[in-house]
Amino acid sequence: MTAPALLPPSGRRIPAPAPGAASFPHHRATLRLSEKFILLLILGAFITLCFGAFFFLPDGSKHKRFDLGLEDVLIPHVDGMGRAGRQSVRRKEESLRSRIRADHERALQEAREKLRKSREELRAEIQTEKNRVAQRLRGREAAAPPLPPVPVPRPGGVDDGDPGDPRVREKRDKIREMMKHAWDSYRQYGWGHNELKPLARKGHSTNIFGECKMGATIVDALDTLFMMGLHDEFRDGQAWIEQNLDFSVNAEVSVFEVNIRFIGGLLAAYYLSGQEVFKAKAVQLAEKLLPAFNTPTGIPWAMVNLKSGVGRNWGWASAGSSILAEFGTLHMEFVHLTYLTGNPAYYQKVMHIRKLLAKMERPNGLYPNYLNPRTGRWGQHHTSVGGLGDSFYEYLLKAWLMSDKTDTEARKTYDDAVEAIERHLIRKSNSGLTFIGEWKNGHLERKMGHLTCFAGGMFALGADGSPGDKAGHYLQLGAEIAHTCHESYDRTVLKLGPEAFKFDSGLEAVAVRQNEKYYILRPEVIETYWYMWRFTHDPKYRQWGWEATQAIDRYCRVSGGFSGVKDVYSSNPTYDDVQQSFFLAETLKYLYLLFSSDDLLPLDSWVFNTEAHPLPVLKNKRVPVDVFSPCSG
Ligand code: DMJ
Repeated sequence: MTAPALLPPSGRRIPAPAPGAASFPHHRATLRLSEKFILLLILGAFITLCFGAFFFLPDGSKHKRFDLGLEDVLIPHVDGMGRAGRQSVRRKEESLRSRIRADHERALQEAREKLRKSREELRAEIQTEKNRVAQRLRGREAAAPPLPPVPVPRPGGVDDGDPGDPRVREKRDKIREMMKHAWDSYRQYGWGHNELKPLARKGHSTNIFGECKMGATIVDALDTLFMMGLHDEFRDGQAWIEQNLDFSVNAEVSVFEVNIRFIGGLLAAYYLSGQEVFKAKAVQLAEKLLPAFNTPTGIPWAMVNLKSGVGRNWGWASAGSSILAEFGTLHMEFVHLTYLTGNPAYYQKVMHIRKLLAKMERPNGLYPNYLNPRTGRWGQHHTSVGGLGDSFYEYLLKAWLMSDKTDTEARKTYDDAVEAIERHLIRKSNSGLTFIGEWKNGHLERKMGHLTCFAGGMFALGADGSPGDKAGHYLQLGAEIAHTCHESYDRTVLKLGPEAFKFDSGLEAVAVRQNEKYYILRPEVIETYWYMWRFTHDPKYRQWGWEATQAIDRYCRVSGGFSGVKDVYSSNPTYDDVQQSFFLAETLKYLYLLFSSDDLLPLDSWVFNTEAHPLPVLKNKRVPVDVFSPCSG
């Protein structure tokens, strides 16, 4: 009788004993198997031990480095070298030791620096690093095919704009002269620095530029110089950029500021002049900003180190949040970058932000100013059309305009936002001044910032195309805001507007707090005058613009440039000693446009970014099919 084949749990057959072979009782066979198994286990453990010893015991070769002194005694051939040989070995040994010491010191130093950082910062660094590695891997796997090359739009209207009327021309010439004074002063005392201290007559910078010499004023001023026909100055600026503008610096910069001033400024200079260097620099810088988007949600950090790519948020922002006006003011420049380079990454980043915001609940339909980039949740429920919120709304409208009105998703988002703003933030004062307040934790603060005054121009610009045939209404709203902001200028001693003004307890359009009485050469009120002028040709806007020009020239001009003033209600104001780069980029540009004819940078071909840098409308037929499709990205 043939013994039955044994079936182990694995199902593989163990052959039955051959006929005639000594047969063992069944339990003996089982015993032999487990013995074999134990033997195998012991063998396995032994091999593992040897393996472990080989890999994990201290590396003898490394020890040799420390033990060189012993070798002198123990190794005969070292002995045989004689005194000179031994000395040379000792020197080598000493140099090795000091290298090791230096390594240790460096490691200790790095550890100390890490310990000094807050938990938040360390977490952010780790997260950023993780994301960077993940992105690199993803990028390698699925490198998106580049978009096809596109023709570069060069709409006309980039020079001249002679107003015809000699009295207007004279005013325009005055503004051009002011630009020349601001530029020449910077050229003489602050060249290459970000900004100028016109009284101290030296360079100036702030943390938004990372304290590095990046020539912010040069980049910001280029297009104004170009359109004013200041071509020698433009060429001078271009030469500085070619030779000196370098973004491989260890500087922690504001993503928003660098985007609107540098990328916006360089792109505008490129489109106006056709000089390739500006495009190349804009793309180099944009690459350096991309790591800021490596957050768990894709909402970028407020700041990024251009060298390391490490990002973080402002310490003052609610609960580690990113700021609406900062991460929401990238769209125009990033769409142009994709358009010019064929690299979809820029476009995808900003469309991702848009999609994420579209999915979020909004209290009363309003967008809070703070959003946490780790959790994707809103921070404090503060809403503002001024600081921290302003240009987010502006860029929704301008995304639509820049797409030749094909990006209807952006237009709809703008319309919905403006409707909520009108319902909850816009009020009339006792004397009938229309103002835009700020929403703070469930109540309306009856205060308006100078920054908010840009909204008059935005409402006018968005009037055409607004839903329900409300174009007239929005143009009227723009006019009312322009009027209120003019009042804020007119009610001061210097005829220059304060930083913020109240509509409370009998006070209307005036600053109350001392620290809100300053004027830092800001453009927003003049920006609104210009848009209102373009849409209505009401002469009062030129008149108001001229009042502001004269006030700036009288009270802010010093021999070393232009300075902000600390109190617009004082007849004897003190200076803040800063010539802001936006004074050249925006304030003087909008004034110049106000006294030019409408064919200088016509609004159906150009859209101004929030720093007044004109970018061309990307006419539909020239745009790669998927750039404006809401389903792509
Ligand atoms: C400029 O840098 C930009 O206009 C920005 O949007 C906010 N304000 C400053 C000038 O006031």
